[in-house]
Amino acid sequence: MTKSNQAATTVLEYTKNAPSGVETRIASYLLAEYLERLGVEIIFGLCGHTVIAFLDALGKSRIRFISSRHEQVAAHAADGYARASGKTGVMLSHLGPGLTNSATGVANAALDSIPMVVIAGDIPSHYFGRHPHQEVNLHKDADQFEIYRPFCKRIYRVDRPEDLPRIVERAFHLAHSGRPGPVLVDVPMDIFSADLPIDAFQKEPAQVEPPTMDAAVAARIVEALANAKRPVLYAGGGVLSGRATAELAALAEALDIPVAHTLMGKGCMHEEHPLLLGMTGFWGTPIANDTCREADLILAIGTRLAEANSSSWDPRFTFSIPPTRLIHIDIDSAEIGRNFPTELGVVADAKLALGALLAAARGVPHAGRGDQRQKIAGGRKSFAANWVHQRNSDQFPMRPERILAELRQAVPEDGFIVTDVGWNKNGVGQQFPITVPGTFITPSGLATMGFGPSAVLGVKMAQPKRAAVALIGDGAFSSNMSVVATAMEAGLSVVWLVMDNSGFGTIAGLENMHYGSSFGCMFECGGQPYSVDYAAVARACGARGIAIRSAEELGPALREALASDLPTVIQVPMENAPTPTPGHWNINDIYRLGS
Ligand SMILES: Cc1ncc(C[n+]2csc(CCOP(=O)(O)OP(=O)(O)O)c2C)c(N)n1
Repeated sequence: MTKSNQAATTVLEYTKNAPSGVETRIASYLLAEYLERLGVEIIFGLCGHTVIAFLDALGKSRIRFISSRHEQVAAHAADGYARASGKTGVMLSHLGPGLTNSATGVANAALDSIPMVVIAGDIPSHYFGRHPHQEVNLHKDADQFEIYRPFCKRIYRVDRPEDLPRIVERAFHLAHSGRPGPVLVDVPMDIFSADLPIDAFQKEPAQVEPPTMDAAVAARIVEALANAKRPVLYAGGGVLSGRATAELAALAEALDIPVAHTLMGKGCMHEEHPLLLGMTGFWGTPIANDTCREADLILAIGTRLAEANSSSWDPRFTFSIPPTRLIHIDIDSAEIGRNFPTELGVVADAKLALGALLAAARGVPHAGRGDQRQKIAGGRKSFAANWVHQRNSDQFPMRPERILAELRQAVPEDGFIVTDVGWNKNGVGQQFPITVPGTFITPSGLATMGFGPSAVLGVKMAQPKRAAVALIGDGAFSSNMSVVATAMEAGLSVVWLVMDNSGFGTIAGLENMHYGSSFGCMFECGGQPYSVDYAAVARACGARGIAIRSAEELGPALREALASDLPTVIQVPMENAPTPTPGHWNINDIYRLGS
């Protein structure tokens, strides 16, 4: 039976008349239909006995179910899908071990403010208190949903079938409104199979107009920016998720103010823009750090002013507030004033706030900016000069800079670069030109190793016509190689470019720097360096696997991979060279060498 035929018979098979005369249907089928109505196109997940009633409903719906081999993969894929589509990611998980496996991926989404709804099966509600199979109950009966409390915007357990429609509506509302984030809907399995009136799922999430900035506040901020001698606009991920990059650039141009950004703010302005400073912080750029540190006024938008981007808030490196004055716009009032004294905080949506500032700035004269554009150009050029020769280096194992250069040349400007943690994330944030907003996708807040190989699946699902490359370390790729099988099953022609330094290179480098050894960080077998043939692993899954043998092979291999209908793993042996660190990270002051 085809999927559409199945859908047509659904109503006949599952509708019955309850004794009261109210027409009812099994909750799972109503839920699947409701999710269709909300515009859910894809659910990522993994099966278990608690969710098969809902899986049957999904199988008979228009929603596509992407079955992964590990729940963390599903959660990261849902996260990647949300980032690349602008929609709420949805994942389905079994109880107990399924939900704990998903936790890392959901927490990663939470720390990066990504909207997600997690639907989880739970034990039958009539077994609460009896400690049934796979229940988490060591402190409280039926306690699994509490595991998600520290990182979800809201955790719901559905205790009565009639609560399910209301809770699912609330979950979608909360996930995307205000500061986005994941919401858990924990469903005892009997509730998936309970009867509900056929019109039970009526209420849909309200359209919400986010807070804007009023004209008087905008005029006050514009006046401060216009009069400042050395102002900086500092953009975070909120500018990108708020689709506010055009307003940011226009404001910068109107008042001739340079723009620095966080890791997640990368792509907020075209790489060639003369006012773009680059990324701040430990892995940032000297010109961004110096200009921010010497600024007299910073307007920060959609950022937590987080540790890595702020050089551990040490005034000697990135931000010196005070004497620098700080105005901070964020959708979440809790972010304002946490780490720096703040002259003015504004709780507002980035796009609306920047739009209001732009309207207020039109025609407003501003203080002279001297030779700042030359300084920016000079600062960027002199830092980039440090790795020009590496970008052209033929050495093998390859230099990471050459890998980045080949990748930039091969991937169209609107293609997605999805990173993980390690050289890939830090190097791209610092050195890789991004010209189309939203094409750089990276795990920032939780910085989860394992994000990139999985998230790229969701990115490709969201934007099937655009290229999607996961630029990842061998540590990250080998933490869950099942992504290749999932890409095969889902028909996703993604590319994993594995920077292979036979170890957890970034941490090995850190340990080496402080302790002169990389104990516990390198891959070894019998005391010898150990490398895995990841390309062969890909081929074993039916995908393409390419082992790069010289620097010149990489460009053509990338182009072929991007043209292929099959997923491809490209394994590139790479020197374990550290990413330059123009900023500061306080951990380096903590390590002490003993005997
Ligand atoms: C799940 C998880 N475990 C551990 C870490 C700590 N960590 C940060 S970078 C890193 C090394 C990553 O190795 P690899 O993916 O090979 O990239 P490389 O550093 O070699 O570029 C580790 C283990 C982490 N961020 N996430």
